[in-house]
Amino acid sequence: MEKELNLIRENALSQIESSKDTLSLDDIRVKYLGKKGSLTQVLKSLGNLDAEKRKEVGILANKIRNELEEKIKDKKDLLKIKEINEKLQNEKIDISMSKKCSKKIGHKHPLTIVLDDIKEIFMGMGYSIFEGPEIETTYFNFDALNAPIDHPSRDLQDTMYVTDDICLRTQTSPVQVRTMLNKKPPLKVICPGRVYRSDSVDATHSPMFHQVEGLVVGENVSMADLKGTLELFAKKYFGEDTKIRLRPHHFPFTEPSCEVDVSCFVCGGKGCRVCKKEGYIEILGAGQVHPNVLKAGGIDPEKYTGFAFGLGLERIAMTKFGVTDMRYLYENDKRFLEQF
Ligand code: 2U9
Repeated sequence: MEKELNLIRENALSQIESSKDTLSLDDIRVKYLGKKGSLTQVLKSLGNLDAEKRKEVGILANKIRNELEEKIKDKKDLLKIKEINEKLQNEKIDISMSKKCSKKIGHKHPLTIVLDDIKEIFMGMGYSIFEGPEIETTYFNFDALNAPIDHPSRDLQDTMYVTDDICLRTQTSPVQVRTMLNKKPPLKVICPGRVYRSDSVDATHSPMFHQVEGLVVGENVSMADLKGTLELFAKKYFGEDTKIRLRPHHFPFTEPSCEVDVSCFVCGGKGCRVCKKEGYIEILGAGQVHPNVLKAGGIDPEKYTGFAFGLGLERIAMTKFGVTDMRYLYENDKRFLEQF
């Protein structure tokens, strides 16, 4: 009988040890210690033995029972901790997951989308961003930019005056003149902002619109640098296959000056509705900074040269998003704005 008890003990201990969860552990408990369990059966059969043997076997059987109960309890504690950990792992709440948003939170205006993308590209090329006053002196708006006293842009029909020598800026260039006066070359800046012209509202004109102008001043800065910069900008903004084309033009503040076209981002240059069969779309004006403008900015034109460029945000937004009437950009009609 001792042999049988020791065999029960060894089998039970090995099964307790290898049990994988609390359920199977309970099955083992029932199998050995339950009402019909093998150890219980042995204890029940003790009555058949003589008194001395009963005592001897009884002590051993109870010792084994206590040992098995203790082992089962220890194993149960271990398995419970393991099961809790597994449960925690599987039921982990992902606090980074956003709840489905029931409220519409809105988004950026198309002009802001375009401006942010342009800023990002130029900041990536090492440009800083400068802003300045929208109400300007005629000195910074015209004289410092080499616009002669009889230049048509000074006309009442083109410029909105506050007084004889104060106006609403017609371009953001005065900001660059102010920057030149405050900072020593080398300079790489872009100046975004609202500008004003005495225009009536129609599909392509507005008395207020937005520009981004750029200025680079340093030693040996050339038209080749200008072309490389604008080519990189065009590829980043309109796509890697974009080509640019420079056409001669005239601006008082740059010499030589040019207008810059990009190959059509819709047809790739073949000619389509977007580029009006041209293959190219005009996007900006640019040139080498006029020596008189460098002088007005306190910079020696014998030592330094520079290039500048300017673009109208509305024009870029309309081209990029296929907007046919500029007025949509200002009306704040949600049905229009929700499309971007
Ligand atoms: C400084 C010197 C030169 C800025 C420039 C243009 C050419 C240009 C137009 C684009 C579309 C105006 O909004 S628009 O109609 N701009 O063509 N702008 S060069 O030249 C500068 C600026 C600052 C000190």
